[in-house]
Amino acid sequence: MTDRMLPTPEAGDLLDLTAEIAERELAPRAAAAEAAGEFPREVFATLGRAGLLALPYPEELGGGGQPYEVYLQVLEELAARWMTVSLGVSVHVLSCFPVVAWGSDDQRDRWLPTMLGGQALGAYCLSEPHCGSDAAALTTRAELVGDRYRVTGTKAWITHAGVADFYNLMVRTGDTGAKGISCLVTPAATPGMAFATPEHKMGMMSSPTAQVILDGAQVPAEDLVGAPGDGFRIAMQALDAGRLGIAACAVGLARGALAEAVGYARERQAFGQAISGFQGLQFMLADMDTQVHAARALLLEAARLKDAGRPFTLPAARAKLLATDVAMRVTTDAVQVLGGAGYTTDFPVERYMREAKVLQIVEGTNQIQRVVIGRALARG
Ligand code: COS
Repeated sequence: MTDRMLPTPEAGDLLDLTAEIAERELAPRAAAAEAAGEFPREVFATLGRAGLLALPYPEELGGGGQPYEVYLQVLEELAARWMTVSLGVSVHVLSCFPVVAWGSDDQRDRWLPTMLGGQALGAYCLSEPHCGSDAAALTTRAELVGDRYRVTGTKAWITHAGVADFYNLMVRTGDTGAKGISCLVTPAATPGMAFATPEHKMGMMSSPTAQVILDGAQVPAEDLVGAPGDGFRIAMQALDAGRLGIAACAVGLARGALAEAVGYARERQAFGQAISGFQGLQFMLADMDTQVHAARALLLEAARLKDAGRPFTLPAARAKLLATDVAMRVTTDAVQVLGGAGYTTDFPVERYMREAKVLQIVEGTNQIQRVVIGRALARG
């Protein structure tokens, strides 16, 4: 932690505590749980008890009252040990956003104690089978019948589907386009809501990803967050902040891969010396190290703008784009440093490489991040 610039001494203590928990509870279990595809629900309970599931939200609402810049470095500590957990925390924090930022007093009173108290885990449902990047094209329909919405459609690629306790549903209540979208929040036991078999993915096996099937699901009208038609704006604002979380996961993952590569290069002997002594290897490690630091710097710049209440849509898109591309390059290079060993499951770097790939895709592909940045440049 010593080379970090942190806003307060307490932030340093929090990062040390997180590193300690992650080292004890996450690192020893990650490889076996990923191989077995086991979701570590009890780890989230532990993090919830430690207050780590609601860090960036105001204390008066039951959150940790931490600046985003600190919360993101907590995510980095988790990701350096187990990506599934770090991503899960980020998705949970994203899922709390609608009620925290847009909820009525009544909704906050009803939902936030368990959401921010660490007992309830969240899921965020925007994508559908036919639309991921073009989020405004979603077709899941919610009709108001009496005092309930009847919701019909399919949500796709939902992290925590089937294990989450509450679901944010972006649904169509009005005409086509962004303005016809609304946001509902609903518990797992909603009548008419079911979960498909989890996807078989190339990585992140412990983190379930599945479709949420809504077949006339009954959601009380009082669980509409914001006004009808606010849903797209709520979803985009949530993603702006969520993309910083993904960037933090990427920095942590890349840092973990770099540490493995350095450790191996110092031990591995070739041509009569440790391979870390070869300049070719050193240059590779130096580039990896520099990229990790550059990604973290861009991420923290975006976080500090957010913490200062300044616009951060573009900085978040830049940070997500750079950090996840860095994670892909650094994890790939880590496999290269370890050579044949890196391609086996005896070492974690092949897993890190598979995990990095999804970060270039989730919460807006890196092509979408370029759309966000490019459109802003073109608009002037
Ligand atoms: N914050 C607040 N409002 C936003 C916003 C943001 N970051 N981005 C867009 N909006 C608003 C716009 O201001 C506009 O409102 P007005 O018409 O009142 O001005 C409205 O939303 C529609 O915006 P826009 O016309 O830019 O929407 P597009 O359909 O062109 O989509 C992109 C914009 C491509 C950026 C958006 O669809 C996107 O982010 N797609 C990726 C979705 C995603 O990340 N999916 C992953 C799901 S989670 S795994």
